[in-house]
Amino acid sequence: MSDPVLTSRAGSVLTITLNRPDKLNALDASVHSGLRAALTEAEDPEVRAVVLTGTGRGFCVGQDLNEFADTPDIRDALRGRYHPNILAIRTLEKPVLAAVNGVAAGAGLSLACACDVRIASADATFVPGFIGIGLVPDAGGAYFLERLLGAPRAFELMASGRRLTAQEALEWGLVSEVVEAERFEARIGELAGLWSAAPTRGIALTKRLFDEAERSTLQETLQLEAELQAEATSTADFAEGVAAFLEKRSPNFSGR
Ligand code: LHQ
Repeated sequence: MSDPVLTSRAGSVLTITLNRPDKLNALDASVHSGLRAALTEAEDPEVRAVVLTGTGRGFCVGQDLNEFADTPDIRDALRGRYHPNILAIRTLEKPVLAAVNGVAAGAGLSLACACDVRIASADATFVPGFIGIGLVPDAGGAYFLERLLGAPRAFELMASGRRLTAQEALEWGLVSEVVEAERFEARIGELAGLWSAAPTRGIALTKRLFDEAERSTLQETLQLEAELQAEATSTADFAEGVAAFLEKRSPNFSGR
């Protein structure tokens, strides 16, 4: 049996691929634990950008509904399997790109939304999933979608079960780019390369700042900006960025 989650490196980019194509990469216990291991590997300081994608025509269709029958307590399943991976993506100190190659449904949609940037193949579709089987969003779906779309649109999407095409997802602001299927892999490689050559510490601090800003007052945000800016100015990349500017050349960031 092939690994349910694959990892591969290209330079300082780590690609994590959910790999149950026959089930459109539905999340069973083996995918959860494989994803956990892959996100731990992503903490390697040599990794400066992470791509999350799926094999075949699915990105991820959420909970494996065959396995759900063996789940005695949904709260335990969510806390034990879903929450650690969602939180690992949010606290990972580098950019995580969701390369949405195909259908994203239910907790698979939440997983894409937990990432920092979403790029969709023109073949991708976005399926709320949950309400189709009488459930509420989970795996952070309510949190992320409310922030990405605003409450009225997030509610309409998740309570109606309406499916979005990749183009609609772009118009709604759910993804930042749609790429023709034939060019998708190359474009993801290009974007991941750009992110991995950027000032990684500055990106990590920006990620933290925006996550905090969601629930902070202006005063708290100003305070945190000052703290994180002090940290950013102590990085090698800040020194390099300023030197490159003054010397009128392109910066060569090291991620430190
Ligand atoms: C699947 C799945 C799937 C297993 C397709 N499971 N096999 C819930 C409860 C508990 C704990 C925590 O969290 C959650 C959160 C959730 O994620 S709830 C939402 C779960 N997801 C869904 O409800 C989506 C269910 N899938 C679909 O509606 C369709 O498959 C979509 C619209 C995603 C794709 O449709 P098609 O393109 O027509 O593909 P298909 O339906 O033919 O699926 C292909 C295969 O994948 C098929 O297997 P088979 O052996 O029959 O060929 C499906 O059974 C399997 N598959 N989703 N979630």
